[in-house]
Amino acid sequence: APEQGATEEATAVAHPNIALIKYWGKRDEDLVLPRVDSLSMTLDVFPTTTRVRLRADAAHDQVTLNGAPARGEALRRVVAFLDLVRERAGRAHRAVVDSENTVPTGAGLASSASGFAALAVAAAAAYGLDLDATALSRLARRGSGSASRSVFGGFAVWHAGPARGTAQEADLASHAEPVPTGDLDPALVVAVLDAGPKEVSSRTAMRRTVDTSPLYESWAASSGADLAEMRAALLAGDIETVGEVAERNALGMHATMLAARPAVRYMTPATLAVLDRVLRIRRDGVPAYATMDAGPNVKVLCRRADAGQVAAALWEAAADGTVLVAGPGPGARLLGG
Ligand code: 2P0
Repeated sequence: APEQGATEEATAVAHPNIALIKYWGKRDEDLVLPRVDSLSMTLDVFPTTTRVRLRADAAHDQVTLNGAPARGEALRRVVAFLDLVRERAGRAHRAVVDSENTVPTGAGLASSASGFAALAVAAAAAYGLDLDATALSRLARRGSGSASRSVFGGFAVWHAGPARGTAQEADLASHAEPVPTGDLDPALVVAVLDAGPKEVSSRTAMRRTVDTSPLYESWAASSGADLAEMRAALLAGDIETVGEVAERNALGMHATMLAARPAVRYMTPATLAVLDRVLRIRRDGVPAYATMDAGPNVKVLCRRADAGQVAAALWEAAADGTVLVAGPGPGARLLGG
């Protein structure tokens, strides 16, 4: 029988986000506390839709991702997340989780961001937790760091929280919030060069980078200045500065990985061909700036008015990849019923 205050079933949708100031490196693996603040744009493409149904009679959680039963690490992470929600809600019910993800999983296109943002919103509602967006962001963070940002639409900053203090203080402070922008009509043109799963997970790669890369500390230190400059440029509607800072922050992050031992290299010849093309687009007078995540794909920030032209140029450079244009998208939300 349903317990009081619990919905028993809920469905939520969330979109991926692309960081312009990157999250790379944790200072607490268990709480998923990052080393640096990060800033992203939530997209209007590749939604994840997740339904959570409580099952009073079930001994285990049952998790289905795109129609196939989740196993191994993917299952373990969802169950650990549900355990956290159950602990908060004071309920022991297992759940049936069905998630439909339209983004290529594991391809450095932030499938864990939309996935855990949707799961946080759906699971909180199904288990009867009444959480505001800040609390949902904090909760989503525990599933995957970047998911904290997908709780919000448009541009969002995820605060690392204080480096000192108790774990509880850090947990409370580390959530995303919307970032005010001025007159900006941005697009992210995504060149999908390889939609297959990556060889090194971002979780493993960032741990190795923090532990072994002699470049890591200097990138992390410079990231704070990048963020301040980015926020000012967003407010001013200055897409050139937004793009310049995003591109250097991303290239710096990849430099930290290249210097890790052993090196982590997500960039491929196809990635470099697209980066060359972005330089040419800029030389032709169109403001366009690249960012890359834990995969070979390139996302190019430009004005929406230039997105068609940028996409056409990237099509030529992307060989047998595909190109799509994304705009700012909505935050995670419950679907009605
Ligand atoms: C980001 N990335 O800011 C960075 C840039 C990839 C490169 O967030 O371990 O899947 O689950 O917290 O969020 C990918 O890392 O890592 C990521 P976990 P997550 O978007």
